[in-house]
Parts: sequence; structure tokens; C-alpha cells
Amino acid sequence: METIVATATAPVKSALAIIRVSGDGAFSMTEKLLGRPLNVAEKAQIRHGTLSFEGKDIDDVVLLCYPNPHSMTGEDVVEITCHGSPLIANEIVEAYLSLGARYATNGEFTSRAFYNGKVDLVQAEAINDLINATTKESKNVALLSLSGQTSDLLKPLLESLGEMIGSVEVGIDYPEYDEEESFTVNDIRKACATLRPKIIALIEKGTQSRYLRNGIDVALVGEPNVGKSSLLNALLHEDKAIVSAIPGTTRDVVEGEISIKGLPVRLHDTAGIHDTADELERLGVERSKRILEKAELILLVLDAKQGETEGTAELRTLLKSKKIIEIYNKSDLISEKRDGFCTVSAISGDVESVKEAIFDALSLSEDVYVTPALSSERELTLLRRVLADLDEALALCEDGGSVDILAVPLQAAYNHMRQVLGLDPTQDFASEIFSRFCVGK
Ligand SMILES: Nc1nc2c(ncn2[C@@H]2O[C@H](COP(=O)(O)OP(=O)(O)OP(=O)(O)O)[C@@H](O)[C@H]2O)c(=O)[nH]1
Ligand SMILES: [Mg+2]
Repeated sequence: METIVATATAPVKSALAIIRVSGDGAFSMTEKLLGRPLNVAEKAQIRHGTLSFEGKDIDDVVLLCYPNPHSMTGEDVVEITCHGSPLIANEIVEAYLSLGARYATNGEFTSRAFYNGKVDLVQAEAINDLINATTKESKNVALLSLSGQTSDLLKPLLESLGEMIGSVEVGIDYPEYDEEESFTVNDIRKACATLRPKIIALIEKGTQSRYLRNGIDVALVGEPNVGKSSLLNALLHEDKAIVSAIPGTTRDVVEGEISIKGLPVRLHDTAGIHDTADELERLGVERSKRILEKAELILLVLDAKQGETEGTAELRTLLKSKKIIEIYNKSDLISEKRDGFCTVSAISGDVESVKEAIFDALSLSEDVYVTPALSSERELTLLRRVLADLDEALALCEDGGSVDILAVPLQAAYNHMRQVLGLDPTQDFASEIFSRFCVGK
């Protein structure tokens, strides 16, 4: 394979930097820069020395040499640890480029690992999740996927579907042969009916885990002056959004992120939604409406003293397809709390119940933190297709379809399941995934 090179650490001053080289020329190029043979045996070896190019020393480095196939990519790999100056790291990369290596594209190290069978697609995606995780809990779940535990959820289902298809095909190809062994329509119906709830459970678990992995967008919405920005600031413990007694203070969407029991929650404070002749305010209201579309959860803020207003009723109609939590703010101005509502005082910082309400609204099960799940959009889309294929097979069973007609949706379900693991790697979907990685991964 062509030799690729990239810096694996961020281009900032630090104690150390790491450069990664992978491919057929990884060892020979390194030997040229080191001025002596690496003598890499069967297992990973450590070397140290000075790298120089065209008669000039670049840096004293430590080299980790991994011979194929015992490396991350499955190819010969050298990881160079140098002093952490971006200038040194660049010089080393340039030296390899001059010797014929090519700069790695986004995610190319991981994609080589995938194509060389070192990781499946679920594990490859987990590498990206692990690095991008913003809470300890989402990092832990990514680690489970990387270890292969997530892929293992699917493998037994894939096997049983594979067996079913195998025997359906025997029945089609050799109708006269061993009738005992081949599946009848009734057997297929039973097998699909057993598989179906398992796929549904995987989708449900994945959807929940997705919240943990990607976080959720929560919009603070309400009439002007009810205290949306004050609530944002109280939740963030930060004086982020401007607060004033003048209605229409917030024009732009103000954002901040908090972690609620490890769930990354992105809060979006919006302009008070109402009809206004003020051009700037109107633009703010439009922007707020766009945020409402993408938010998974809405905090509909009301002024506890004012209570229900016409504007709030209109907002509720506008948001009827959304999950809403109603928050009565300014509880310090009323003498009695409203039962059954989330009543808070942003000004006094008493907003813990809002965090609890956000968490409860998602009904996350406890095990979402500790068990693996197929939770990327790609994985969930494919699982939904598997479910649709099984439903089609079941519908054909009901219609009295023959075994050979049933083979079509069963094969489709099988292929979609294999695609989750990347077992039929086609350039298209795999390369789309790796393009989301950064260079050096
Ligand atoms: N007494 C009391 N006043 C509050 C509370 N929260 C906010 N306020 C006051 O209400 C006024 C409006 O607060 P903001 O946070 O700017 O309200 P908003 O909903 O963001 O307003 P717009 O951005 O104009 O839509 C300010 O004077 C705040 O000090 C509260 O819990 N109690
Ligand atoms: Mg505001």
C-alpha cells in the first residue's frame, strides 16, 4: 500500500507530538531518516535516535515500529514521538513526503484498519465517537463499541438470519432434496416473528444511547420578558445572555452546553416569540423558529405571576409536535407553588428541578450508560431497514406467499444487517464515514 503520513496530535506547542506513518515504505523511509536499519522483528519494537534529512538533524525521537499485520492499520506502521513543536512535527512530515509518502486524507488510518479487517465499521465509528465524546459517560459507551461489544449484539441475529436464508435457498434450488431440512412458510413466519422484537429492542436502545452520544438540543421558548435568558444563565452558572426588564432583549440565539448526569445538553436561548414591527426583533423571532425545528425538547417558559397568556397558548399550538416542558419562572413573586409544574426562580438560581425535568423527559434507562448500543444515524437507519424487510416478509407470509418470494426480503434484511458491520464494504458508505474523521486518525 502507498505510504501515508500525518501528525496524530494537535498542531499546538506541547511536551510531545506524534507522527504516524503507515504503508509499504514506512520502515524503509524511516531507516533513511534514521541512518541505520530498524531490524523490526515480529512484534512491535521501540527504537530511538536522531532523524535527519539532507544532512540536517531534525530532532531526537522515539520510534514505535509495528510490523504488519500487528499494527493499527494492519500495515507496517511507525509512530514517531518527537518534541512537541508544530515546526518539528511538520519537518518530519515533510521529510517523509520528500521520500515518497503521501499526506493522509481524513480518517485514512482508520479506513485502512477497516479494509484490512482490523476493525469492523461499528468499531471504526467508535474511534471517532471516543475522541469526540464530551462527557465521561458518552466516552465509556464509545469504548464499549471499540472493544467490539456493540458488534456482538448483532452477530447472533445475523447468524440466525443467515441460517434461515441458507435453508430457504436449499429448498428453492433443490426442492426434491431433504425436505425435512428446508424451511416452510410457517417456519419463516415464526423465525421472523422472533427476530422482529430483537431488532426493535436494538433500535430503541440505540435511539436512547444516541442521546448520550450526541447530546440533545433544548430550546428555551416563551413570551418576551418571562426570564428565558435568566434561566439560561442560571443553568449555565454563567452570565452569558443579556438580561433586562425591557421586552425583546434577546435577538440572536444564545447557546451553552451543560452535562446532566453525563447527558450533553445544548441549551438555546431564543428571542421571545411574538408579532413585532421592529425589524431586528423580527429577524430574531425567525431565527428562534428555526431553532425550534431542530430542538428535541422545548422548555416553554411562563411568568408564574402572569400565568397563562394568549401568546403562550399560540406557542403551544405552534409546538404541538414537540416534547414540551412547561416552566413557571419567577416563583419568588408568588406565594404558592403551582402543583404539577416545574416552578423555579431563575433570579435566585433555584433551577435544579429544570435539570431533573429535562432528564426525566427523555426516560433514559439506567443501562444506557453501561451497555453497548448501535446508536449512529447510519446504524439506526440500517436497522430500521432490516425491520421493514422483516415486516415485508411477514406480510408476504400472511398473503400466502411462497418460500421463493420470501427469499427476497429475507436476503435484503441480511444484507442490511451485514452493512451495519461493514461486511460488504462498498466504497460509498464506508468512505462517507471516514471523511468525517480528521487527518491522522
Ligand atoms: N423576580 C424575578 N425576576 C426575574 C426572574 N427571572 C428573570 N427576571 C427578570 O425578568 C426580566 C426579564 O428577564 P430576561 O431573562 O431578560 O427575560 P427574557 O425572557 O429572556 O426576555 P426577552 O429576551 O426580552 O424575550 C429581568 O428584569 C429579570 O431580572 C425571576 O426568577 N424572578
Ligand atoms: Mg432574553
